[in-house]
Amino acid sequence: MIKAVISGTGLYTPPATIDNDELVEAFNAYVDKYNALHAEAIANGTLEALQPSSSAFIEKASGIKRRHVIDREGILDPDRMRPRIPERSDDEPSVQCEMAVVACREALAQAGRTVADVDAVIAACSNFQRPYPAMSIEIQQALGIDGFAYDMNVACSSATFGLQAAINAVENGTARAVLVVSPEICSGHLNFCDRDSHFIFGDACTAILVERADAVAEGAGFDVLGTRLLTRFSNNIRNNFGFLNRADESGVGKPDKLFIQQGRKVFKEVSPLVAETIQTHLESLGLQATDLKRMWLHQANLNMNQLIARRILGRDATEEEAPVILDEYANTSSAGSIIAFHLHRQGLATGDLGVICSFGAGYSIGSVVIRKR
Ligand code: CO8
Repeated sequence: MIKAVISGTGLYTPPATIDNDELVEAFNAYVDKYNALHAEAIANGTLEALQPSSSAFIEKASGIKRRHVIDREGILDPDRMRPRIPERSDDEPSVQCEMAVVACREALAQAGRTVADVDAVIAACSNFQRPYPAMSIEIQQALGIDGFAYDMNVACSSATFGLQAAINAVENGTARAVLVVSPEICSGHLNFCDRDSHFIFGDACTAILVERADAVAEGAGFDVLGTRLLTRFSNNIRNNFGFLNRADESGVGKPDKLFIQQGRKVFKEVSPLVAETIQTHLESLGLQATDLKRMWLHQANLNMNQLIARRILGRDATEEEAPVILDEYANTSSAGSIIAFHLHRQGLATGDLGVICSFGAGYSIGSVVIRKR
């Protein structure tokens, strides 16, 4: 029976960063302008004044200190409040394709592979620049890979759901090796004018190479022991942007065409579900939480991750056991748990167990239990 191995990972980090103070300064300048512009309506009670944001709140509520973004200037311009990413001609590589190629090449190099060893590319992320041609096929072509490619979207769980698809393809012999790539440009669909969420997201791209175990040297990579996916419908994280928007002009430009959420409800509903999913997944594999050396959790909220880790372990997790990249990257949607895995897997010995777990909109949860080879 063919078994799958994660043999390499890659990461593209946009060079530009915005720290909380910079983001808050721009937001508060926007708020001042908005309130001045609508002073009369605010004074006569027909419009509510916007409230200022604060760096202290952001760090305490989320653990985020800064984020990497494709474009800083547009986001920090109080007259714009959105990234400026110029459209490109159809003959130029897409932004997501460029990010993906860097991350995929790193994953291949880490595994000691070339594109000739790969049969498939799955682009898995929250938002694609266009519906078609599939972003994955452009990435496949830019890398020079034969075989096939497709796009998939399960919001924050895209990468783990993509991983399961890649593992299935390798284990059933459809592909020798598969790249799962997650080019997340979250700043493109974040409402920087919304105080409740303007600080949440950042941009990044991850790539994972999944291969047949018999093709990977002993001691290299991670055996996949099992995957478990779970979805439960919820409107608490939602984005109504879509191709039908043009069929009703009244909705164009409304806040629901960007990311919106009931953050507190998400926190309360998703945290126990994640802990239970990881626990039952481990049990189904004959394992216990105490067997886990590391948890590479989705990076949405530090308090949420600490709570989940505590529920699983029955005690507080150390930073080594549940690494955090949220402070530096913010929430990069599906890329988050993979960035944590990419940056924080040193110090594990052969046989050590870990879990990569994503969770987010849908709701969706993806758990991947792995063992250091
Ligand atoms: N500055 C100062 N004060 C603020 C701010 C701010 N920026 N924002 C809110 N406040 C105030 C509120 O008004 C409120 O005041 P009051 O108590 O007087 O009413 C108080 O602070 C507390 O507000 P909240 O209850 O909203 O604060 P929380 O402690 O709940 O923290 C969080 C808010 C950080 C959003 C938190 O609830 C959270 O992180 N929840 C989990 C969310 C989560 O995991 N979401 C997953 C979404 S990601 C995903 O699934 C991918 C989607 C696809 C990608 C989309 C890319 C764009």
